[in-house]
Amino acid sequence: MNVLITGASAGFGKALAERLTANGHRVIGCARRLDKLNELAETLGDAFLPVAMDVSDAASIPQILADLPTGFQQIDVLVNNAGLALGTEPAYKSDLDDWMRMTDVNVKGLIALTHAVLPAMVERDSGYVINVGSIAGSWPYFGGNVYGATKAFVKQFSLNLRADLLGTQVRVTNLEPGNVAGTEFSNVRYHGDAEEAAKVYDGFKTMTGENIGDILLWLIESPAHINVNRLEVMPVAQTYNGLTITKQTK
Ligand code: 8X3
Repeated sequence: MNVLITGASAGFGKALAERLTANGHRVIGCARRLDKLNELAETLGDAFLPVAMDVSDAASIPQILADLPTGFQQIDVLVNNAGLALGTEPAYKSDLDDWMRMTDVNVKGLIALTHAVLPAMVERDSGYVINVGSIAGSWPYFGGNVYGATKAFVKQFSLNLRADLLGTQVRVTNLEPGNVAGTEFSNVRYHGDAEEAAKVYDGFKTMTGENIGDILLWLIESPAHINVNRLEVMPVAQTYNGLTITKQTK
């Protein structure tokens, strides 16, 4: 199978690329940082094609896909993994540029690439779109504001895609991970403050990018007649904690 992964230079994307190539699949590894992808290509070999792509530059996507070399042109599986959280402040203290950037990548980038790839899947009556959502798309939390909203978009977009694909063999899954350490996620969210970023994982056993890579591989290799609509995964240490009430003080 040919699998296009966005955000392939690190984290879930990198872990998945390693697993797919080890299992005999070909990977079109996309990310902004071509140097990181080239490093990965050195270890993964010819089955890994590094492709510079900024999903937030929607206008560039059709040409990048048209330029894919022979053997990599057919995209059997699209893994929309590129995405980011920026900031943990409440909405009234947030940076508008952060909100716009999250929307550009998590929403507009994801739909632009899907829009470019999906018609050929329908034409072949075969294919699979996996969107990397988040628990933040279902469960509100302090500081989650626009990040959670983008992931709620990804969840509903995934479900609506499946509705449009009725009668085709094209599959769609929204994978919704909770707390995962060992990726760049938290560092990016805290704008490079490594100390604050590390606190998110302090004192409990959480999931890793490798755990998510395993789950993604399992989804991709699952029987073609089964559609996992949504898959929410958390470390055992993380769970729901109900709603909150503030007592009246004045
Ligand atoms: C990120 C997971 O737990 O920070 O998508 O919302 S969490």
